[in-house]
Amino acid sequence: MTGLITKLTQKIDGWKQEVQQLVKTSGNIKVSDVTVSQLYGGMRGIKSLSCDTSVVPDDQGLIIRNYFLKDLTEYLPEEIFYLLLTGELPTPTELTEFQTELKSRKNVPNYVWDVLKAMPSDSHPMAMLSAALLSMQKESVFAKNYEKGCKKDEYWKHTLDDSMNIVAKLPGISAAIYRLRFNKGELIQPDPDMDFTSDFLYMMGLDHKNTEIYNLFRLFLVCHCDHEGGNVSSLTSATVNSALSDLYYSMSAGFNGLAGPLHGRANQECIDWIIKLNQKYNGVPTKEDLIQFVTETLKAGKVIPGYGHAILRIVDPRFEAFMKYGNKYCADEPIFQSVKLVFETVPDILKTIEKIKDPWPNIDAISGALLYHYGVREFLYYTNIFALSRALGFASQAVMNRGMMLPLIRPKSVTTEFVKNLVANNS
Ligand code: HAX
Repeated sequence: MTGLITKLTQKIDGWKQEVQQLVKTSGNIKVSDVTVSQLYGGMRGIKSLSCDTSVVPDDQGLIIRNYFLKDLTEYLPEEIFYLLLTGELPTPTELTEFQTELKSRKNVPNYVWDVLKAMPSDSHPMAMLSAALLSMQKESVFAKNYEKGCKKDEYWKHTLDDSMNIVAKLPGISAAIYRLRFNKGELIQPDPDMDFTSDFLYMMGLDHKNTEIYNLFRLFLVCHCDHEGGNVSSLTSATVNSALSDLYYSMSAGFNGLAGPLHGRANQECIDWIIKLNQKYNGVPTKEDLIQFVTETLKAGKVIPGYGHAILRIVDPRFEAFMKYGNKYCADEPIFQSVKLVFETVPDILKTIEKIKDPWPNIDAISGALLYHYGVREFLYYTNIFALSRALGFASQAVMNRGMMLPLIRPKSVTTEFVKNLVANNS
């Protein structure tokens, strides 16, 4: 890791100085206003956090360290992790070193399997993932060094160590959850030589040599890696981390947020909804049948899963990346055909509902259909694969935040009495 540490030392010094200078010279410049509706509206649109790993303009979608997602879809998750951490794509030599480092940290302590096996057999795979990660907290290099009184400007190095350990072990943990939870047989040990994606597939028991499956999972792991700093899971992870809780605590907390149906679990909800749609109409529905089904969902007070976004106001580029893949490799799959029909039909319906700000599909509207096509039909598991990718973002953000020595995240809350008085004084 010497090369990576040297590179990050230089980068982090530069980033830290830049931010310290900005705060020193321009600390009083206003970034954002807060209205009463934002206060009660989930803080939507308030610019009050910094995050340099990625940014999501509402009219462009995910940009990772200045690269548009569409220009990153052929890369490996390891390359994306390196990019998130350092701001640069690795050279071939840097990539080899980085992969070798991750490969050397793959082995998961045996007690994790005991924890997973002790959980109720109908536990949600996200609860299993979160619990498995939390059970390893005692392994934290950061926590041990903090106890020893290490200096503040060394925090990021130990957080990097935790990041590499966790990211390297998560494929094995996630694959084990797949096998245990869905009765797939004995756990499969990692192969020390395989890359991140291949080994994950291999340990799940899938055909890792099939290039279509490999490329789908590689794409999946790239597309879900990060989505700036304010989404539920990233913000949760960063907030917990800011208390100097180590990455085991903070990533586990982030996973708990990701498990919500309005966030990462939307991929599970979406495939469930599409399967019910196809079951009801004995295959791909007609457009009229679909409109009826959508109307029934909305009338029941439910959301159309995979549609809408807190920030985006366009078709999610991550959705487009999966659509391109699906058109090439699974155009005949009925579930995929329904996903396409939903895309052609639902935005026009949602546009007629005034309160909905974004009628377009997000990533979760399509990702599950492709997994389903390739035989991963246990859709309770889909958010787990999302989490495996999002871990790259949580980890990179934690290293950066520690490197920049950002303080505890602690916004001020106010009472409704305060707001009422403010409003009265304003009018
Ligand atoms: N179907 C029906 N109603 C919807 C809707 C949808 N797809 N999207 C938004 N709305 C509703 C909201 O529920 C809200 O209604 P109420 O005021 O009655 O509560 C109203 O429209 C305004 O919502 P908004 O301002 O447009 O959107 P929010 O920023 O509040 O919420 C959500 C964004 C993503 C949570 C929302 O669009 C939604 O629930 N979508 C479906 C679930 C989903 O796909 N989630 C995944 C999002 C991407 C992600 O995080 N992936 O991990």
